[in-house]
Amino acid sequence: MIRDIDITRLIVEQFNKEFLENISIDVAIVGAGPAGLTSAKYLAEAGKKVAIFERKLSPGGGMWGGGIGYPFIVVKQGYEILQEAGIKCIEKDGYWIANSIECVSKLVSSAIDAGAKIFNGMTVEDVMIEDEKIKGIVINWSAIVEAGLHVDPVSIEAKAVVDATGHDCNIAKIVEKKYGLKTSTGRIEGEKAMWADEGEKKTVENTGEIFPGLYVAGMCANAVHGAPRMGPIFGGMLLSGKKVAELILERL
Ligand code: 48F
Repeated sequence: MIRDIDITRLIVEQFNKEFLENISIDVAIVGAGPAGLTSAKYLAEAGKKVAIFERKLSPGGGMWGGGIGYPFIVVKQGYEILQEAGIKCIEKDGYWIANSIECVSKLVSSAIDAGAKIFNGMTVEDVMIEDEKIKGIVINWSAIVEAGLHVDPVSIEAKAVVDATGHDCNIAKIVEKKYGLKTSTGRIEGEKAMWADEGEKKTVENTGEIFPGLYVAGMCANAVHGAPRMGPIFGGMLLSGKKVAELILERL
């Protein structure tokens, strides 16, 4: 016999267990786009306790929709990361083409299989800072944030935080406003117009620490450092996710 309240209890108990296991972690990643998912996979594979906090219900960020809603993406560099995740790619004219739905689902699976946790429907609305160093993130249910309810958030302790929130660079914006960034200009330069070749290179170059304990990856790195956007070519996002994982692993 199915008891309705068994379903309630099983879900609440399991969520509480997993959430409590993740209130103090090595790396908190904000945003489950391609950069966040890739960094989570490599950090978890290296044995780090890592969780992604994603404000939407579905992880995948801007990858789902491919280009203009056609479910395909292109990569020029970083193809090996797609290959490692078991994503089938078609080689054409010096590029690789992949199905965006297959890309998202397999990047999500790879991160989870490596041991990363994904908490969805959660918005990161602030960071914790002590002695000029990021100590973690402040989260609330996205439903509460969307409804504009006055409900206080809770915090997650982390040794490093990755802002992988894409074009919006939401965590960098919070830190810039309250403290200024530890970059050459101390502020967010803003994303420049489309130039795929330059944008792809710069995303990887710009990946790094922008405040003690806060790292940027993916499109967020270009938004912070004033580099071009690049449209539905994703190799830079994948390589940036891998690079941020390597940088953090050197420190932890
Ligand atoms: O935008 P997104 O896919 O970032 P990315 O990994 O990749 C960028 C590409 O998708 C594309 C591109 C490729 O050339 O330019 O745009 O750098 O994923 C960002 C994720 O962060 C989530 C958001 O819902 C999305 O899934 N996000 C944003 N703000 C918050 C957040 C927040 N405050 N808390 C939690 N999640």
